Amino acid sequence: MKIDIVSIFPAYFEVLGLSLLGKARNRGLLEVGVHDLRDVTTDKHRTVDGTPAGGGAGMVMKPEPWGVMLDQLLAASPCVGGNAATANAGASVAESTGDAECAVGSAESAATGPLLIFPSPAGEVFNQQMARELATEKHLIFGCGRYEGIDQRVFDEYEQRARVKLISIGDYVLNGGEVATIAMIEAIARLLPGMVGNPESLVEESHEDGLLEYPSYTQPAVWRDRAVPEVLLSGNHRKIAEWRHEQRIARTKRVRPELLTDQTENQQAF
Ligand code: 6GU
Repeated sequence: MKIDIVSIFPAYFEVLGLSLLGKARNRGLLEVGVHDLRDVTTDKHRTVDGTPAGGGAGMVMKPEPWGVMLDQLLAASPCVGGNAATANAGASVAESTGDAECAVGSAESAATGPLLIFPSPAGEVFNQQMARELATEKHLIFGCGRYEGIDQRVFDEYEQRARVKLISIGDYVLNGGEVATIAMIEAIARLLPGMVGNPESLVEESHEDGLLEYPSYTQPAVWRDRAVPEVLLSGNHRKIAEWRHEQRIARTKRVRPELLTDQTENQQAF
């Protein structure tokens, strides 16, 4: 998968070199490009924002730098569909990477061309199902807004040229899309084929099947008078699976009752 990120704070994305994500990049499962929006400005002050038309508080991101940057990224996409390629015939191609990846890539995704994601508190709320869908894409472009947001004409323009999604990571307000982008990339990248050693470990996680995960224990068997539940040391795998399933239902009922449905509650423990 190729991920391009556009931001006026590229330093936020240094964390994408750490841990599992860093490894995925080193192993070639994931290619990340971070682009400073100010690099495509043409004035001395590298201006990216202006006062809101019609008045009001704060600043709005100007459309021109976004236009230049997104034209370049669409034209250079490793999997340009018909739209982006023709619409950008005149744009300069920053760099072209791995055409082959798209030609021979997995067939799960019916997607053609890159998917443009604008993190926004006004977007559809991100969840595990969305992470699974986005993990089937070949090329994601994240456009990180700051201030009071991006000039609406940018969304209108690129909706005609590519698939565009506004996505929120929850009902609270951040200062910009950077942290939301990192959260989404982490959720998506760990689902890429070959990312986790044992794909089984993804199955019983919170939100994968609508239930929260069961509590986990390790050695020692007793710590500060607190014992690991006996059933987990019994060696009876059927009983362990049953106990864990009960724990998941009890926890979901207690913490997130709105997640429980007849279907999630009556799932088989094994
Ligand atoms: Cl994606 N962006 C911002 N600025 N705030 C948020 C958000 C995104 N998701 C929740 N709050």
